[in-house]
Order: sequence, then structure tokens, then C-alpha cells
Amino acid sequence: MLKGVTSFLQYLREVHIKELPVPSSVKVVYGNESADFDSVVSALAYAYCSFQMHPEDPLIPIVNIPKKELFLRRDIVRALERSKVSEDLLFFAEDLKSLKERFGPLTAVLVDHNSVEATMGPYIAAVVGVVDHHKDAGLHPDVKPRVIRTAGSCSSLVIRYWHKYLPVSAFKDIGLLCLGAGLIDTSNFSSKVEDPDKEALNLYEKLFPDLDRELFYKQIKRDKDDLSGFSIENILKKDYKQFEVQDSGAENKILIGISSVVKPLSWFYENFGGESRFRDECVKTQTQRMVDLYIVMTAWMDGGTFKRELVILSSAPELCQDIVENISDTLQLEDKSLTTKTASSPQYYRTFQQLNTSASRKQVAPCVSHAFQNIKL
Ligand SMILES: [Mn+2]
Repeated sequence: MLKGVTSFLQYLREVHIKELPVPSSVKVVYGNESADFDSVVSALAYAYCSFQMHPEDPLIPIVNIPKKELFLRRDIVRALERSKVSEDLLFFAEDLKSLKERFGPLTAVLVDHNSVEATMGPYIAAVVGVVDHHKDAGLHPDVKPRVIRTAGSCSSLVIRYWHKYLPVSAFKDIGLLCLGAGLIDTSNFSSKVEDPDKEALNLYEKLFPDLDRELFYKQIKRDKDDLSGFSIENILKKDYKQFEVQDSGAENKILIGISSVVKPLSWFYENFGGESRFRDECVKTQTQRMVDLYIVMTAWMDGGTFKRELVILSSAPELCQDIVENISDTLQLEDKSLTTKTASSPQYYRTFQQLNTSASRKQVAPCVSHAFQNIKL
């Protein structure tokens, strides 16, 4: 029996894929399009654990971004280094495409999301399992596993699911990466902690009794917040999700994009030549992504206080105005825009302090969708 994440990935590349007949229904597991720490690690952990139970039927874990974009996620890059997992062994978006081209449409387990994103539609023939902590879209009712519930980190749900079948020792080589996801998602198990997170933490404590958790958390957090040398464009690209929303009559639909960033707007203004430059970059992203509504969510610690801001822009000012009115109460938005819309600028662009700091993108995305569905067009 092969041991370790590296051996597992090497086996997939050098044996499994080479021996598969063409065509085959290749099985993959992947996280959501933001490809954040939780998504990447949940996919890797799910595949690794599954392989220990069913070595005859491996799943290929996919990091759902082009390989050249991984460098933007320093928390992931450095955590992989610490766990001695080489980037070159991982499978990325381009590998997913070539797997499909070679073997035919793929079968997938979804982690850290529970419906196939539009961009993935052409590659995935069937979903065969879901483990997630986002709002349940009610799809894939009969798959096994189908674990969709609240948890600080999806990695905790993956750990909990496989711990039903595998002994503690089976998690040794993947545990540190999963702990990293748990630490990031729950701020060192101090917020959004649910039972699955507690159970996962219990396992990590057995695996790594001597680990200084606080120190480890600080290290990962520092890596995540380290944006030195990145352009605004790259920072906005680093943690991005988009989704389409239909109104209740299914007559109109809009595409919404949300970037999450770990620095306040003032940091962008200071480091990148002022407010207008930041605004221009947001407009550029919105145009390039071809989204009707583009949102930037900032989240950071101001001294000891956790703060959030929300930037919202659109080339459809009236629609945007209506949506903002609709979400304002729930998110407790306080307008702090420096510039106002002028007759010459058809663009809606506003910045807000989001006083409801407990609402992360997980809550803001459904809130905005709901607002659009409520608007009388
Ligand atoms: Mn997650």
C-alpha cells in the first residue's frame, strides 16, 4: 500500500492515468472556482482518503485554476511546501481539460460547493458525491456521500466523513494541510466553529500533539495576507467567484462576480496611486469578466476589530441602485463613497462599510441573488 500524498499523486500520474482504457469514465474531485485553501485541500484530502479505502478506484483531485495562477495563493503554495507536496504533481484546470479530451466526459465529486459551476458544465457528465458547507442548492439528491451542512471549514466535513471508515493514522500525511484550512476558515477555531470542526480539531490534536497551533495559524494567515509584489488586477483575480441569477419569472438573468480581498480599500489607495486607480481596475475587471454586477468584498483586522467593506459596481445603474437598497439592511451598509456618479459616467460605483461583519461571501452571494429576484423589473 502506498503511503503519503506525494506517492498517491505520483501513482495517479504514472500508473493510474496511463493504464486507464480509452474511453473511460474518469473520476475527479474538485472544489469551487475560488480555489482557496479550503477548496484545494478538501479536494486533495477527499481523494487521498478515498484512495485508502478504495485503491482500485481512485479519484483525481483537481486544483480548479490554471497552474500559472497558483502563485497568487501564497498560503497554499507555502503549506504545500511545508507538507513536502510538489506543485508539479498536482492536477490543474488544464489537466482536467486534457483528461476530458482523452477519456471523455468526467464523473465528479464536488467539495466546497454543491452545484456544478457553469464553466465546468462541459466537462462533467455526472456528479457522484457532494461534501460542502455552502447553502444547499437542492441538486443531486441521490448521490453518496451527500453531506451539505454548516461548518466553519469544508475540510472538517471531509475529515469527519472519512474518519467513519479510516483510523486516525490514515490522516497523518494530509492532516497538516487540513488543519491549515480549518485554522484559516475559523480563525484558529475561534469563530464559525461547528461540531464537525471540533471533531476535526480533536483528530488534529491526536495527530500533532506538539504543534503550536497559534504559531501555525499566524504563519498561514501571514502567507494568505502577503500580497507584496502583486498588481491590483492579480489581487482581484486571486479569490474570485461568479454566478448567474434568474429572476422569479425566469425572464431576466444577470451574471454577478465577487472578489474577496484581505486588505482595506485604504491600503489599495495608498499602495496603488489613489482611489481612481482602484476604481479603474474594478471597472476593467467587470468589463473583462463580462459580469453585470461586480462586487469587491474587503475583510481585515483593524487593530483588534474585524472589519468589512463592500464595493459594488455595474454598468446598469438603476438595477444596481435597487439591489443596494434591497441588501442594505441585512448587510448594514454605510455609504462611504468618495466620488459620486456624474452625468458623464454611466457606471454605478459605490463603496460601503459593511457593518454586518459576520456576512462573508457565503452569505452575501445569496443575499444579492435574492435581492435581484425581488426587484420588479
Ligand atoms: Mn470553504
